[in-house]
Amino acid sequence: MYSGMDKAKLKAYAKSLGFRLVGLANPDDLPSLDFYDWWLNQGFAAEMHYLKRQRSRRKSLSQLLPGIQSVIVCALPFPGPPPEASDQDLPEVNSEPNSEANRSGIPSGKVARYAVGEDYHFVIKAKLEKIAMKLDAEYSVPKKNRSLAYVDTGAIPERSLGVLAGIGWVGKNAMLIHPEEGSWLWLGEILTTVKFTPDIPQADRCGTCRRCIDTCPTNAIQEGTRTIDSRKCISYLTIEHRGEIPEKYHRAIGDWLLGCDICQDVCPWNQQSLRKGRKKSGAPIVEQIPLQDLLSMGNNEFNTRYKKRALSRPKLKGLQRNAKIIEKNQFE
Ligand code: B12
Ligand code: SF4
Ligand code: SF4
Repeated sequence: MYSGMDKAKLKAYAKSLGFRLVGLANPDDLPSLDFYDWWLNQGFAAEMHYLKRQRSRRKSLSQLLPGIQSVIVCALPFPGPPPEASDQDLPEVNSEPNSEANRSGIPSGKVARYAVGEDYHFVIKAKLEKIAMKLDAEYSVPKKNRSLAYVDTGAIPERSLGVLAGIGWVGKNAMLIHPEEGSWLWLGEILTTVKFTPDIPQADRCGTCRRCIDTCPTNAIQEGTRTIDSRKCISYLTIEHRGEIPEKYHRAIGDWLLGCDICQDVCPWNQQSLRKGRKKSGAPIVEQIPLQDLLSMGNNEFNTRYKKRALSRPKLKGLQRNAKIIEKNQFE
């Protein structure tokens, strides 16, 4: 077999496309579904029923790609502020309502860092497909075995694969964290029948720290398990939950319009990343959207402005629901 693209070349190619971290995992090393089952049985998936439906497909990646030998895990950093922005301060802890929303004098809601800019699903998928095509061409992979690209939506345990590929460790806040890049990373994978030597997992560096656990405003982080209860998580409530958000969480939502970054903002490894991996790019930005703009917007305008953005996930209806909660919080 032609083996022109060895592991080093593969990684160099992925990095040339913008991926900051690239690692190789052996799919056979994935842990059993026992923990996943426990998580589902606790009700921690809330109303994300697709996670239950995916269960049997999550059993083995060979169901997605027969003959699978390796998974290439790629991590892309959330974009930093535009070059002209002078405010590259360390991110603040935003557990208090109104913390940033009124800085401009216009009541606004915050969009979590992962959703700023063009929808990452499209951006990452296009890059992964380029790598997959190149790999298949170099190794003359038959069409029926062609490599598959995934980001976020597949029945793929992305964080576990990230651990196995040496990208980082799973922190107490459930995020995959790299010692120099922090956790401000999207993950994407290529499943392939080409065999590569797996990388070595990173050590757990949370130590005795518990900042994320203590700062989460809804106590969603499940101590001792490295996971969260989605039913309490502001990210779930503002993005995935359909219908009214239970009133007991309104105050904690503060001014989060979409998603939540609190358990990442307080993590010392993200502060550290600003001195190391993100030294040049600075902290990824939290976008502010004026509440009145959203509340007076119709579906046509919404689609024109936001259809290609990850922030369109809860649709206009969901964002308006969230905006009303923020408005109430700002006047209380
Ligand atoms: C469902 C989902 C959510 C749900 C539930 C989150 C959760 N913690 O489970 C909600 C809507 C709440 C959510 C929120 C967010 N999400 Co989300 N989400 C997912 C999704 C689609 C599935 C996650 C899942 O399966 N959860 C079930 C639990 C049980 O699995 P798990 O979290 O993967 O945990 C496993 C590992 O921790 C592993 N593990 C732990 N220790 C060890 C040790 C070893 C040795 C091994 C092998 C494994 C291992 O075991 C667990 C069981 O499998 C993934 C994409 C994907 N397909 O994986 C994105 C994903 C996890 N989300 C992501 C992001 C960015 C977010 C947010 C930051 C967005 C935001 N700012 O609002 C928040 C963060 C909230 C948080 N603290 O987790 C990124 C995370 C990137 C990273 N650096 O970790 C992912 C990977 C999407 C992507 N492609 O980039 N998300
Ligand atoms: S994203 Fe926010 S609500 Fe969810 S676990 Fe982290 S701090 Fe808690
Ligand atoms: S805040 Fe502390 S405990 Fe939480 S993930 Fe970061 S290092 Fe680990």
